[in-house]
Order: sequence, then structure tokens, then C-alpha cells
Amino acid sequence: ESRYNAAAIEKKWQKEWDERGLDKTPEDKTKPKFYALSMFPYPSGNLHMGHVRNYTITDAIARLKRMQGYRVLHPMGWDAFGLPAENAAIDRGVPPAQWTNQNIAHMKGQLQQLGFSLDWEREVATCAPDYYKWTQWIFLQFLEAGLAYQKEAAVNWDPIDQTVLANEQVDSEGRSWRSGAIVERKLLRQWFFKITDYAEQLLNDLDKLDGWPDRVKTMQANWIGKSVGATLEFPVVGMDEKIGVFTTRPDTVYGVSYVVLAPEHPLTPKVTSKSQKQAVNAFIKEIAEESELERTAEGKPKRGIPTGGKAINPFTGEEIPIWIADYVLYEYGTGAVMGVPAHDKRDFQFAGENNLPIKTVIIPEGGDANDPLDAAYVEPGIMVNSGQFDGLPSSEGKEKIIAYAEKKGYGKARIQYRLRDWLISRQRYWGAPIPVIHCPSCGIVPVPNADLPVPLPENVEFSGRGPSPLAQMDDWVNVPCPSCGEPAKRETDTMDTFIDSSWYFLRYPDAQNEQEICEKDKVNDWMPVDQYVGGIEHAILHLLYSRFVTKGLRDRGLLDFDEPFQRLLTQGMVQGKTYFNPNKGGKDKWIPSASVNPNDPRDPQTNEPLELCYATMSKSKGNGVAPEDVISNYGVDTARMFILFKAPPEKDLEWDDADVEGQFRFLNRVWRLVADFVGMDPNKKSKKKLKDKVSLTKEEKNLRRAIHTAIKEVSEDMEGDYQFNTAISELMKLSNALSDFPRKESPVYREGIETLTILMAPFAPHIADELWHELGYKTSVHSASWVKCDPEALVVDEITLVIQVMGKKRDVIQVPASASKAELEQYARESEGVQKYLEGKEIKKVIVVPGKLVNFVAM
Ligand code: ANZ
Ligand code: ZN
Repeated sequence: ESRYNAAAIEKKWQKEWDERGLDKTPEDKTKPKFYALSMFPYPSGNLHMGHVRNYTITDAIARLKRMQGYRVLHPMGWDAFGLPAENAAIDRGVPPAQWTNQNIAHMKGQLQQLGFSLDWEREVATCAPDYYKWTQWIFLQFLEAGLAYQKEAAVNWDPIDQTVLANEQVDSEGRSWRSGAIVERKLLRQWFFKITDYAEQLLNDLDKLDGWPDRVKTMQANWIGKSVGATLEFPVVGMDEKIGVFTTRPDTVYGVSYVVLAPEHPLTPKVTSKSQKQAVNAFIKEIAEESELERTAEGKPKRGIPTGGKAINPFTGEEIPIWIADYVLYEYGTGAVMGVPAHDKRDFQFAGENNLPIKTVIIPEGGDANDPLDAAYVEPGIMVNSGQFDGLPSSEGKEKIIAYAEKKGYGKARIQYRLRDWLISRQRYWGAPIPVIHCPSCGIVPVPNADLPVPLPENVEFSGRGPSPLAQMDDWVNVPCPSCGEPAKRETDTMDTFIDSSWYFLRYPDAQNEQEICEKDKVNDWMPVDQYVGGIEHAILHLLYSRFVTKGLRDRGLLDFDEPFQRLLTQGMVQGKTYFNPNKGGKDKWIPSASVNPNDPRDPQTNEPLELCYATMSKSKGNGVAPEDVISNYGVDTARMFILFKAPPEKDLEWDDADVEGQFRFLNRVWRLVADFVGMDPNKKSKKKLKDKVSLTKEEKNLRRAIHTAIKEVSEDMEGDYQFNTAISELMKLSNALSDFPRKESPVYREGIETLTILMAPFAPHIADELWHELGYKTSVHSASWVKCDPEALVVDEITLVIQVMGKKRDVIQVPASASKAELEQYARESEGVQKYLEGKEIKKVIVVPGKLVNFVAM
């Protein structure tokens, strides 16, 4: 074939690979294992360019590792439960299962068309009963271990999706991760996973994750939010009650001027005086409607009122007022704080607004305790006005105060985490039912393992976005109690879909096992995942949950490892050329490219000229490039080469048609290179393997150096950090060196052509296999061994020496790389080019820069 026909060869090789079973996971334990995993997609209906980038990266790694002699597990599945399916059912009357399965079928076809080397025999879909059976099994394991429990709590309520959300699913603006609605607070009885039991391990084990981006580790550490301090107890005046406060600054205890309870604190009504009762109740009502975010936002006025009650600072014996305020959260620490206006920003503001005393107890080195403060002094310093602790540095004082408190019974050391338990129940239909039964006499009864899965009923009616349809299905809800046989009711909440995805990677090693979640030997053999690739948006949610579930199952004796993902690559976004109207604001300013003439871009409504930028591809901006369009124009291999070449994998990638075209031309060039070689006169075309490296000509040596430099550079770029872009540049250099090489009948030329084909295989797998076939091989290039660099070939035996006279370049010569300084000078003096510039002049000085140049200072 003389022309590169991407469509034809891609179809051909995809079929070949399938027939030869190349993508199946080998069981041969003599090879080292490599588990390459992409975050599995939500089956929304269509693959977008972000998916294509994600899976291209993982696929290139999987293909490389196979060639490097690993047995590779590279599976794919579907994160298939979730609200969009239910909303589609409401909006269009299609059952969620049907909508989901149609989408899966379509997207699977797209993935297959992209030629990813996935082992489809291990495909999982979280909405399949043989999968969610094990999600339910995990729930029961956790229930038995005390890691799953029910409690009444103030929870995040999404008013659009009509369900509760976990804290991780509410962004920093207080919006739902899914619907974008501002979440409300509601008091509800809900199921939780006790992730807080693992807070310390989740934090410490981050140190084991060398192959994770620091940014992600920092985000997790901040989310876990470890604070070291103490609980100190303040007796309530006239009552046998103490208010425990959590503080990270026990060293400031002599500066306390009031105590604040969260309005919801159980002591609030007790300590409130008669005269304050009405005001306090009114205030509590007001606060109940505020979100946690509004309550704690910096800069916002802190609202609060005195309860009329008083407490005693055990360290000073002083009586201080008890307040309630919105900035104190009931769910954190003890739900109460000691107010130290001089050394805490929020307390400083609160004291200023409410005329409470401000007492300095920490000063900077050389500072003065009587200096007035215009802001809280929050840095460490020296303790003053603190009785026997005066003069201590605050860090030491902190320890001493805690020790003293423990001795006197005023309190004790405490470690507090920001992390809260994971709220896992959802009042929706399309999720795994929580497998418990509520019995009036036995209480919560787990569904026996033999009865799993608790199936989702199929004949559901979706009336609207009201309460979960499950709660309305009497046939399904009413069951005999598994324990006493009396009438009982099923739990109607389903599990957060993040549970489904927190263990799917454990299923692939043994995806079809009907008896167990996975065979212990298999999962311990394949896990942990050697390279995980996915989006940064999961930095906390999915990755934290997966780490927790892994540790929980490890402690149930199922797993032998601590962490699920050894290395993590978070790929950047794919950005598209985006038109916007600079005179418009908000979402209106984005103008879909489909409605714009690229030669004269104008707002179709106002006719104003538009500007261009790059922004993450999205439906709302109308700036997407459809994968299928690129494939039909150029083929899969071009799309892959462009994606891998255009930007390092962790950086954002700007989609640029000219650069796509550039990669297409490069593949065509390689195609011609091989076609010309294969088409050469058979007598001239070398079939000989290179045996004798000594008698190579200078050109041959140079070409070999180019070949082995490419091998070395590409292999190094593929170690750990996967710098595909620079690897592909090396391929381009090698192809140029081959084009320039004059003696195509040399065995070194064949070595070069074959090397280029092998090096290209992970990136452009279809064309590489076709060229390999053209080169006369019967087996796939993907079963070939990765090439090794011959260090001998890299040795430079000649260097280029520049010769200058008075700093001007006059000649360039080749000299032996081993020449000494004196020899370099000698070669330079003898070079022809400089003779006329030195004639009749006296050489005053010779400057020799070894390996580079000789400069004559001559007059
Ligand atoms: C007195 C104090 C003095 C404090 C000082 C700070 C500086 P992190 O680091 O986030 O753990 N706090 C404790 N419980 C709280 C709650 N439920 N709602 C709001 N604030 C609470 O913060 C710990 C500090 O936050 C604690 O230390 C407490 O204020 C406050 F110069 O105690 B500190
Ligand atoms: Zn019972």
C-alpha cells in the first residue's frame, strides 16, 4: 500500500488484536505485573475529548509496559448509578436501567473504535446486580465492623435533587457538586461510614504515595485537617455543669474574656437566664437557616448574643460571660470555644462588635504587653499576664498548660480532625439499596449474605423529583424480619454512588467471581494499581473514599495492602478555541463556535465582534471538538499522537487543528519512509541483522547514535512521569535522521526503521502494527520486545571544533573526541580555513575551550 489509509488499517488491526486476544490479561505469573487503570466513566451517553485524553494516556502506558515484559491488567467499566438516569426517566419516561444500558452500549462502541487495548472480559457496571451485590456486601462488612451506623444529624440537603449530600460533595461556595444548588441544612436520620476512625492513617499513609502529585496529597491532608490542642473545661457558675472547649492555643488561656457555645449546643438552654430566653430562642431560629459556609465566612459580621449565664476560667478563677454565636459550629470539636480576642481573628472581630474585653497574653519578642492592638496577634511569641507561665515561649507554654490542666483536672490533650464521617445514604432510586431491614422488635437487621443482592424493583413509577420511589413501593418495602419473621420494612435509602466507585478496582482482578467479591490471591496479586490516571476533580472525593474502603477491607482480612493506588496521574483539561463577547457578562458571553463565522467572528444576536480564548471544552460554551470528527478526518493514531504531543499529560491541552494536521503529516512521513524502504530493490534492501559494529562507516555510526539516543530518551521519558510530548519529539528527530541517511541498504538503516516502528507502537498503535507487518513480521509489534539502548552506540568519537581568529568564526573541523588541549590547538593551527587569517601575524594568545572551540588572539 503506498498511501497511508488510517481508517482501513485501524479497522483491520482492531480486528486482528481482538482475534489474537492481545488485550487479554495474561495469567503467566513469571512476568512482573502491571495494573494500568483509568478512572471509569459515568455513562452519560457520549465520550468527550476529556475521556479520550484520559484513556489515551493509560493505553499508551499499558502498551509500553506489555512491550517491556510486564503482564498488564488494563480494564474498563462503568460508574453507572446516579441521578442523571433517574432524571432521564422523569423527563423522558425511559426506565433508568434502559437509559443507562443504551448509553453503555454506545460508549463501549466508541471506546472500541478508538482501539484502546482493554480487556473487555473484565468489564464491570456498578448498576448490574452481580456488581452491587458486592457493594451491599461491603456495607454489611462495615456494619459488622462498626464502620457503618445510623444517626440523626444536621445534613446537607440538595433542594434540586431532593437528597442529602456528603460534605465532600459540597463545594467551597456551599453548592452541590452535581446540581449546583446552594445546599440547605436539615436534621435527618441518616447512614454514615465511620471514615473518621481512619483519619490518622489516611493522613500518615499519604507519605507512602511517592507517585502522587503533591497537590493532591496536600488537598487530602487539608481535608483531613488535623489539629493538635486540648479540651479545657470551664465550670458554669451556679450549676453542676462544665463547658468543654476545644482549642489549639491553650497557651492563650489567660486571655479568655468569654465562652461561646454553638447555638445548637445542648447546654444552651440550660445556661440561658430567664431574661435572655426569648432573645436566645429567636436567635437560634435565625441561625438554623444559615449554611455552615455563611456562618464561618471570613470578614462577615459575627452574630451572637449573651445567654446571661457565666462560667469560670479555671486558670484565673475569673467569671466570664457565656455567649452563643453563629461562628461556632456544633459539629466541630466540642461545639464550644473559649474567646481570646487578642489572639484570634474571629474573636477579635466579635469582641469589637460586642464590647468584650481584649487582653494581651502573647507578645512578640521585644514587644510590650501594653501596646494597643489594632488586629489580633496570632503569631507565636512570649507569654505575659499568664501567672506562673509568664516568660515562656508560646510553643513551650502550650505543652506546659496542657500538662498543668491534666494534673489539675481542668482538661486534657486532644487531637481533632476536620474530617467528618461520610454520609452515605441517599433518598434516590438509582443506587444500590442499603441492605438492612427495620424490625419493630429486633431493630436494624442486616439482610443475610445469602439473600444478596437486595434488588432494585423494576416496575417503578417516577412521578417527579419528590421523595425516593422506593419508599412508595409497598410490595418491595414490606418483608418479614430475617431474624424473628414478623412483618418488617426494608431500608429505602440507597447508597451514595461514591461507594460503588470506591472499590471497583478490586473487582477487575476477578471480575466474574460469583462466590466472592474477589479471590484473595488474585486481588493481592494485582493490587495495588500501578498507575492510576484520571481527573483532578476527584482529588478528595473518590480518592479519599477509595483509600478508606481499602483500609476497611484490609482490616476485615480481605486485602494485604494499605493503599489502592501506587501512582496517580491527574491529567489536565482539554481546552477548545472559545468565542466570547467582551461586552457581555456571565454565561451569556460565550458564543458557540457553530454559530460563528471564523473569518469574521460576530455575536449572532448583536453583531458585535467577538474575541477568542481557550477554555475547557463544555456543552455550555459550545467549544467542544467531537472525537468522532477528528477520527473520521485523520484517524485514531493522529488523534492520539496529537493529544500526547501537544502538552505534558498533567497540563491543560489546547486543541489546535493545525497541530493535529502536523501529527497527521508526521505519520504520513513515517509511512513513506517505511514504504520506500520496503519497496526498494530487494537486492539493495538489507535483511541482514547488524553483526559487526566495528567496521561501520562514519555515517552509519552517526545514524546508530541517533537510533540509540532515541531509544534512551524515549525510554527515560516513559519512566514514572510519562513525558509523552518529549518522547514524541525524539521520534521526530529519529525520523529526520533516517530521511537524511544516504545508504538505505545498510543494516543500520533497517535497525533504524524497525526501532522507529517499535518506539512508536505505544503512541500510534495501529500504524505501527501495519508498518511492522510491512517490514516482514508475522507477529504484532505489540508482542515485540521494547528496544534496549546500546551504550556503545552513544559514544561520540568525533566532535565539531569551531576555530576563531580574534573571536570571529573562521573554520569548523571534525577532531577526535579524545584530543587533549594541546592537540586541539595543534589541529586548529593546521586547519586550512584559518591559514589566511593568521598569515603574517603574531599569535599572542590561544584560548582553548575543550570540546568546543579554539580562539587565536593574533595581531
Ligand atoms: C482559643 C484560641 C485562641 C483559638 C487563639 C485560636 C487562637 P482549627 O485549627 O481549625 O482546628 N474552634 C474550636 N472549635 C470550634 C467550633 N466548633 N467552631 C468554631 N471555631 C472553633 O481551629 C481550632 C480553633 O478554632 C480553636 O482554637 C478555637 O479557637 C476554634 F488565640 O481556641 B481557638
Ligand atoms: Zn425481628
